[in-house]
Amino acid sequence: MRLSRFYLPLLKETPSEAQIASHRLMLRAGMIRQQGAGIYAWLPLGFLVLKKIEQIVREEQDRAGAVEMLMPTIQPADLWRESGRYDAYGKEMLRITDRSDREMLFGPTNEEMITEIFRAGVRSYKDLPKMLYHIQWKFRDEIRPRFGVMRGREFLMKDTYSFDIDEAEARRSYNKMFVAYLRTFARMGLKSIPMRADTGPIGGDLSHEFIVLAETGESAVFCDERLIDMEVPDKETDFDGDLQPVFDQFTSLYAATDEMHNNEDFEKRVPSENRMSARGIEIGHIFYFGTKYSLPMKASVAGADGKDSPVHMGSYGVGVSRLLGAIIEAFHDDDGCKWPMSVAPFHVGVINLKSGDDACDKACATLYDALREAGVDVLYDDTGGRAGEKFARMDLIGLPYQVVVGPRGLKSGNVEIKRRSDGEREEVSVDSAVHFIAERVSDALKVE
Ligand code: 5CA
Repeated sequence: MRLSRFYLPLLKETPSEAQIASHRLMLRAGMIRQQGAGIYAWLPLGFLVLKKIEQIVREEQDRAGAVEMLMPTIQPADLWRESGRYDAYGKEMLRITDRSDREMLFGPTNEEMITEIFRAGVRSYKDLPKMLYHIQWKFRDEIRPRFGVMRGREFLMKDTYSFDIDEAEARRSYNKMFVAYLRTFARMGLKSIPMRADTGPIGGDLSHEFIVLAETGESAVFCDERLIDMEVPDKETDFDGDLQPVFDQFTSLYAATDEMHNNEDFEKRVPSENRMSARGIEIGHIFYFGTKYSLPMKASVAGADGKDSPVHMGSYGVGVSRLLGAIIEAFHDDDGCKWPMSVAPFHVGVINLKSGDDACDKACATLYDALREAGVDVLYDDTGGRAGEKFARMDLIGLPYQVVVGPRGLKSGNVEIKRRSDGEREEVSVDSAVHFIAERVSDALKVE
């Protein structure tokens, strides 16, 4: 992409309403623009990251055996009357009436709708287990939308629903999502910690929140710090095999959110030097709730004995749009974002220090084409303007590598390559620059 064609409306001033770094940077770097309280337009740069995050989430759901579909954002109220949640959900639900006075709502989650879809198509235990997911916009009329996309009113969520014949089988589905989540967040460079959590309006009695530690996080959490560096299962993991050992390993050490915290237990189970009380961001939340929806909504299957019984269900959410904020909180400095390669809007930025200079223009155009040819996502700053302005802009948007092309370097046939994560610079010849970058990009994108 040529910057002259792109739409990158940067803010000069630090927006005063933004209280945390990720919100400030997303506004300053022209990633989002607010359209109402907790409602944002995704500008091109932010949208590129959102799509990369979404794709990683999708790949790991597919790997775990879940099947993608798409449900609408607007739902009929009657569906929610069946489960009894229409009145219980309260003011967080955005209620709408259509022109025929039918009551509708903008979906805050999809347990009811997926249960309706499942019961219409599945009759026998032989069709189980099933895991279905979609990635769709949700609306929750939060009392206090804040921190930009972290707590929005409209936000993008991946939600998966599992259907099993009994509790033991449902736990196998739960474990699949547990492992898929560890892998999903690790691929974005995040160290997520599964913590025992409250189930709130979703219900059920088994639930984990996936938390990334961050000072600006909204949740107070308590955990054994040895969980932070625990090894995440690799891509050879057999999702049809027994994942209970992984679940046991991660849950053997103490980790709980505020609502589930028990200090006596904490002090008994965690040596004092490993005790951590910190703040964190909830990027995912998984629930097992048995027959809470299948029973009232009559989603049953015939067992081997011919008798009907309600299916056992779980639901599993990832905050796709919230992840942008969480990743920036984890990777930034005073100058801007430092995107991990896997979610970076572009892998590399090419900076032309002297647009209009024949040698610079030619070298940049050649690099730009060759990098794209090599499968690298490139943003080419082909605009006029001062060098300082270009460097600051590139640091702000935080692409993993910058290739700086200027008349002085070109005289000796060189360009400078800067790595954004640690500022390391290296002079390389124009001829080897493409290989240098392509190799590092493909190494960083390898899925383990
Ligand atoms: N039905 C269940 C699982 S699919 C559910 O809705 N779970 S949830 O309420 O915990 O939401 C799932 C994830 O969505 C959360 O872990 C969080 O990462 C994200 N999320 C929830 N509310 C918001 C919000 N207001 N803004 C941004 N992300 C949110």
